[in-house]
Amino acid sequence: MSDRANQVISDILRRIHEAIVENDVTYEEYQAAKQWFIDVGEAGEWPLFGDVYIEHAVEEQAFGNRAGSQGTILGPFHLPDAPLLDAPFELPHRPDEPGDRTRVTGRVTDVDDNPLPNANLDIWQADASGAYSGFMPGPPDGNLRGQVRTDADGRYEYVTVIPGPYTIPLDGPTGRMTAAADWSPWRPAHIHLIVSAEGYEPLVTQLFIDTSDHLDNDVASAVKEELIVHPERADGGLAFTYDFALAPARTPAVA
Ligand code: MBD
Ligand code: FE
Repeated sequence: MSDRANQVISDILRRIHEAIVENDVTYEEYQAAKQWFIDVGEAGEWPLFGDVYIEHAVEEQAFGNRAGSQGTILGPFHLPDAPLLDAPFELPHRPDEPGDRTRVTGRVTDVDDNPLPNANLDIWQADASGAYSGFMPGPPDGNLRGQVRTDADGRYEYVTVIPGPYTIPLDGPTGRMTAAADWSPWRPAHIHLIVSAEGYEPLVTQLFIDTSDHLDNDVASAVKEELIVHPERADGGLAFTYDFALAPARTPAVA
């Protein structure tokens, strides 16, 4: 492992040193950067910073040529052990949950279109104001987080509300860096999922709402055309369909 550490860390440091030379970085800028590292740590924003500005490159490198459905970044707001939902498969929400109600349906298959029964979909999303339960004030613990399984035909369905777009905290160090560079702090409205089934590569992905702002300048660079969904009016609410095709597991399970 030390060859690997030597190789990767040397390469990253060399590129930082090159950037310092090419941009004639000053002592004042170096000291400001050092204080910013401290601030990111004190604010607990390293996971946010990493997932917003770095994870997309790792995801593309790891999965850019995967078979089946497209994945994208996990992000910092997944929580394990969301409840497994029973019919009528509604993500837990407040009685007066704001936002347009939508029914989501689809199939989970292998890459040859064979249905995968009992596949698991672990789903989490922000509320209509862009807040994630467990991380931000507003929504109660567990809000808009749940898991559903596919039936014998590989079909799933659940009901939720359309999430709002999300902005990284503007008053924290990640937001201050983003503003200093004059970049947009917004992510377009999205629903996170991890789709998994025994023997298949888990698919970490997001579905993006086609009517959302910021689809073309996601601060986290995670939008893929194939992941944009088009909710339509249907019996008093909205509805959309998305089918997931899972690639075979990369590492075979040990018997
Ligand atoms: C999010 O909601 C998100 O999904 C990612 C990847 C980063 C920051 C906020
Ligand atoms: Fe998110």
